[in-house]
Amino acid sequence: MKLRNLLGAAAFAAAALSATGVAQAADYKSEYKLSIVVGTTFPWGQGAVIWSDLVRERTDGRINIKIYPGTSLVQGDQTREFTAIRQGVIDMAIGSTINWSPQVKELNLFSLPFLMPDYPAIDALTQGPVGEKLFDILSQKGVVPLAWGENGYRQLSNSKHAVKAPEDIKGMKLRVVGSPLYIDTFTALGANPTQMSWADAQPALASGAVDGQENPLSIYAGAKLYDVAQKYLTLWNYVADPLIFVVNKEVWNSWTPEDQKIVREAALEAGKREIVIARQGVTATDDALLKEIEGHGVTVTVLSPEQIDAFAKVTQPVFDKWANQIGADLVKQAQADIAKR
Ligand code: X2X
Repeated sequence: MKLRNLLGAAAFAAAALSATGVAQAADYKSEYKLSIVVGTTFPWGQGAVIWSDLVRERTDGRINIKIYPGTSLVQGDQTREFTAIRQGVIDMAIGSTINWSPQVKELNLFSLPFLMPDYPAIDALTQGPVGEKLFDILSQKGVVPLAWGENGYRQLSNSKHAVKAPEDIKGMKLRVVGSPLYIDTFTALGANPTQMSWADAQPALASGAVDGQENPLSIYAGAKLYDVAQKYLTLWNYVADPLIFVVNKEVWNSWTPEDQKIVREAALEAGKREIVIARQGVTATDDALLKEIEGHGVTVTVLSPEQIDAFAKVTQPVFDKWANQIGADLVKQAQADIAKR
C-alpha cells in the first residue's frame, strides 16, 4: 500500500473510532481488579457486584471489573490494601475505613468509641463537610475517592457469657482489626485484645484461640459466627465503619471523561443501594436478621443508654488521645455536625 493510502486509512479508522466514543479503548486493560474483604453474598460484596455490573453495562464492556474477595490481592492482609491500591497492584476497591486507617490517620475518626449514636449521625459525617474533607485527604494520596458505603455498626460477640458492663469483658481475649485505636479501646476496657486479619480471625474463633470479636451483624451472620461458639452478642453501637469506593489515580486518568463520569455515577448509585442493604434487618422497625441470629440460640443483649454510658466513660481517655492524633479540628467539626443532625 502506498504511504498516502496508508495514512488515509489510519485517519479514517481514527475518525470511526472517535465517532463511536471508543477512541482510547485500546489503552484500557482487559480487566480491572476490584478488592473487597468479604464475599459477594455480604452487603459489602453486593455493593461491589452492583458497581461492577453498572459499569460494565454502561460502558458497553469497555471497563470490565473483576471482583477479588478476601483481600486476595494482598494475601488477605487487609491493612496493606490501601498501599496496594496506591501502587497499582489493585485497580479499584471498596474498602473499610478501619483497614485504611494505618495509612490515612484521619479515617480513625469513625473508630472513636461512641462518637456516632445512630444512622443519622453516620450520615451527617459521610454526606457532609467531614466526608468532603476526608475525600480531599484521600485525593492527595494517589487514589480517587468516589462514594461512601457502609459495613455497619460493630457489635461485640463472645463465647463466654453475656456482656452488659465493662467488668464483663475483663481478661477476655478479643480479636480486633488493624488499627491500634482498637487495641487502646479494648485495653481500656480491661480485655485482652489481639490484632488479626479477618482471614485469620475465623479459624482463631473456631479453635477457641480467641474468645470474641466485634463486627457488623451482617458479617457475624454471613460468616455464621454462631457456629464457632460466638453465642453471646452485645448490641452497643460503639463504632461503625463506612466503606469507600476508590480507583487508583493512574487507572482513573487512563479513562475518557465520559467513562470517568459513568464510573463515578455508578459508584454513587451502588453506594446508596449498598447502605440500604447494610441496614436491613438490624433496626427496631426491621429486625429480621436479629431474629434469625436469635434462632441459632444466640443470647442477644441490647444495652440501654445508661449501660452504654458506662462503656463510654471508661473509653473517654482513648477518645481524647486519638482525637488529637486524628486532628482536633476534624473531630470538633464531626461532633458539631452530629449535634445538629
Ligand atoms: O476484618 C473485619 O473485621 C472486617 C471484615 O469487618 C473488616 O474488614 C473491617
